[in-house]
Amino acid sequence: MTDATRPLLERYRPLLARGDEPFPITLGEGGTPLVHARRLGAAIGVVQLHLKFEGTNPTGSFKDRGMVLAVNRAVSSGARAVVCASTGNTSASAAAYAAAAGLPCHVILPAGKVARGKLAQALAAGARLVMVDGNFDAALTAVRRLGDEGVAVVVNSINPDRLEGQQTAAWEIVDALDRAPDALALPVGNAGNITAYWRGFRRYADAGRLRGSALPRMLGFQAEGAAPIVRGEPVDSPETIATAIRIGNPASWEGATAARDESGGLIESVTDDEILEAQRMIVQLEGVFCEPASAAGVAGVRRLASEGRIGPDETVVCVLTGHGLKDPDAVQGEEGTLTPIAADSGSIRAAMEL
Ligand code: AN7
Repeated sequence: MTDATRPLLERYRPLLARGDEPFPITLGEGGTPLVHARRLGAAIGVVQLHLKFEGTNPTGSFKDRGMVLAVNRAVSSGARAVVCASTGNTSASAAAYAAAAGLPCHVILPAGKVARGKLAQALAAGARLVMVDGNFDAALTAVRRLGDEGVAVVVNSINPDRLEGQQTAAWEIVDALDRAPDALALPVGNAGNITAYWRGFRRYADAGRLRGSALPRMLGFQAEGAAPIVRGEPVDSPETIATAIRIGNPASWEGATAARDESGGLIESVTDDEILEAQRMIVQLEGVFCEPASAAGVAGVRRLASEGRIGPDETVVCVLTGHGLKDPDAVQGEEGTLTPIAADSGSIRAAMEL
């Protein structure tokens, strides 16, 4: 099961496939690194802190795990096109897999706030983009209707194949650690991923593949300005620098609260400042560059550890859902001297303050 050189859907075929259905489309998704974050762990007081870096997927986010299954099945079912609403990563993934399948891809985007890298990916792959005057929730409502009208196959996570495929990340973590972690932390937007991870851990336990069969606490984190589950009601105008999770009425709300409650976990919010600080710490202490939304899990674990709500000896996995290159505009670093100076070592040493 752990041979990462085989295509993801083949590796986990016994748990995913219906009979001998073919999975001809693959871009090399899954098999992402689980990095033992020693320096970051020391900084926040969790020695066994691991980062599941989903940014190494073919389109740079975890979405590829479910998109590969959704698009393979769309092809098998004779689909003429696929459609999705997206804060960015779903559209980048859908566009790539649709291109590989030779299917048209239509993308409905909320006005304004989609990160530059994600937009570039969808455009480059030839997706047809429609921007709507409204947020992600309005775009998803429209997409549901387009699906009902038979215009195209919907590849948002309301398509069950998406969450089926996303379970593979939980399976890879168990395969790598040879057990489940004590806690799994991740950002929550439309709430599909937390639902899929929990389903994945339980499914592995049921299949007898989880040694000791202890399940992790699920720790979900929303951005403070887009925290409907934490508040207990939809948010009309969600706002956060972490545009990937700028979602006010998650489709998998019940899946997320079930994951939280059944696992003895929690769903809390973190501020934009905490998110950006965590993003910086992850890359400056570990060299792993993730997008802002992806840092929400680390921001949350950092806070829980500081409050003694995560013990220093617990094994914690934080899922870094997307690559930092997706959203270059969100980076706030020391730029150094970017106004050209004379190219002699004296001038350069002066600029380096050496
Ligand atoms: C980097 O692409 O909803 O809670 O339309 O891109 O499963 O929604 C993206 C979500 C976390 C939240 N991290 O996951 C979309 C979209 C990143 C993301 C989430 C998203 P869910």
